[in-house]
Amino acid sequence: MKIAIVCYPTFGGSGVVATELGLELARRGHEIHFITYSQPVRLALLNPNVHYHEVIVPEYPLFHFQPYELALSSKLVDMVKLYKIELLHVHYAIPHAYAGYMAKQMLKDEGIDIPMVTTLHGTDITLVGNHPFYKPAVTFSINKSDYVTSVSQSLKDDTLKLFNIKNEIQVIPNFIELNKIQMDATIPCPRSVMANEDERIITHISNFRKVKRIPDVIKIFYKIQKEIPAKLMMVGDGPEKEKAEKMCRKFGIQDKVIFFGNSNEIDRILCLTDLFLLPSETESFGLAALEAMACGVPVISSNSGGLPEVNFDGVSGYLSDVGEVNEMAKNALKILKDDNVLNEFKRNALHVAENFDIKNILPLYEDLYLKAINKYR
Ligand code: GMT
Repeated sequence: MKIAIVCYPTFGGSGVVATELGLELARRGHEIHFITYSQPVRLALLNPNVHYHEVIVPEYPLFHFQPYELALSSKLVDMVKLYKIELLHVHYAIPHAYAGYMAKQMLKDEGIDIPMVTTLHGTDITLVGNHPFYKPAVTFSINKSDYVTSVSQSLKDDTLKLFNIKNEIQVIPNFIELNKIQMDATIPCPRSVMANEDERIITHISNFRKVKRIPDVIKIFYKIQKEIPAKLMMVGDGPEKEKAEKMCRKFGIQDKVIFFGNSNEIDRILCLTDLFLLPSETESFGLAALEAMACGVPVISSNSGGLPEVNFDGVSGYLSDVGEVNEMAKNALKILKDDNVLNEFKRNALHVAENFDIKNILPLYEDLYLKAINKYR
C-alpha cells in the first residue's frame, strides 16, 4: 500500500507513534510518505520505502499567523498525485484531520477519491480540541474522516462524551517494538555513570507541560530520597522545566537530580532506571510509561485517562489519584526498598508491556487500511 502519514515531527507521543508505525509499515514493504513541517525526530530515512516531504509555509508580511493547514493540504494534494498515494493517515486531529479533509475534497474535484484515517491521540480531544474556538472544526473533521481510531478506550469515551460524533471509533492502542528494545538491552548499561552502587535510579520523561504535573514528580522524589539513597533523571524539555530546576534548589536536592533535556537515547536512559514516575493530570495512554515498562521498569502513575489500561495496579507498578504525592511516594518506596520486590515488579512490567508489542498492534492498522482502500475501489 502507498500511505501518507501526517504527524507532528516533535518529541510528543503522537509523533513518535506515527513515526514508528510508518517505519514498521515500510519494513513490511509498504511505501510510506511522511508529510510534515520538519523531519520527525525518530525518523530514520535509510529505507527505500520511506519518504519525507517537508511542508514549507512561505512568510508574507500580511500574515500574522502562517496558514499551515493550507500549505499542508496543498502538499498532500501534490504528493498524492505525484506518488499515487492510496490513503491518508493523519495523527492528532488538530489541524491534521481538517487539512486532510480539505486535501481529500480538492483531490475529489480532480477525480481522485482516497480514504482518510484519523487517529486521536489525547490532548487534541481532552485539552485543546475541546476548546470552543476549535470544537466545531474538530467535530466536523472527525465526522468527515473515513475511519477514526483512538489510542485507548478512555480516549474513545472522552471523545464521545465531549463531541457530537456520528462516526465509529476503533480503539487501537499504542505499541512498542520489543525486538528492538531487547536487542538494545544487549548493549552494556553502565549504571555507575549516573549513580553510586547503593542508589536507586528514578526517571521521568515528558514534554514538561503543565498536564504532566512536574512539581509532583519533584515532590515524590523528595520524599523518596529522604528514605533511601536515590537519583532522579529528568528527561525532556518544556515550559515547566525551569520551575522544576528551581524547586530542586529550594528543596536542596539539586545534586541528586539530573536534567537531560530532549534525548534520542530513551532506551539507554531506561536501561539504567529502577522506577518511572508519571503523575499526569490526564494521559490518554501514556506512551512514556509503556516504553519504560518495555525496558522492565515499573511505573508509579496517576490513575487518570488511559493509564489504567497500560499500568496495572500492584502488578507493573501502582496507580493513585491525581496529586496524591504522599501515596505515590509510599508506593514507590514499597517497590524500591526491597530487591526481591523490585525484581518482581520489573518482570511484571515487561510482561504487561508484551501485550502492546508492535507485532500484535500493527496488523490492526494494516487491516483498517485495506478495508478503507477497498471501500474506495
Ligand atoms: O504527552 C503529550 O503531551 C504529547 C501528546 C502528543 O501530542 O502526542 O501525547 C498524547 O499522545 C500520546 C501518544 O498517543 C499518548 O501516549 C499521551 O498519553 C497523550 N498525552 C496526553 O493525553 C496528555
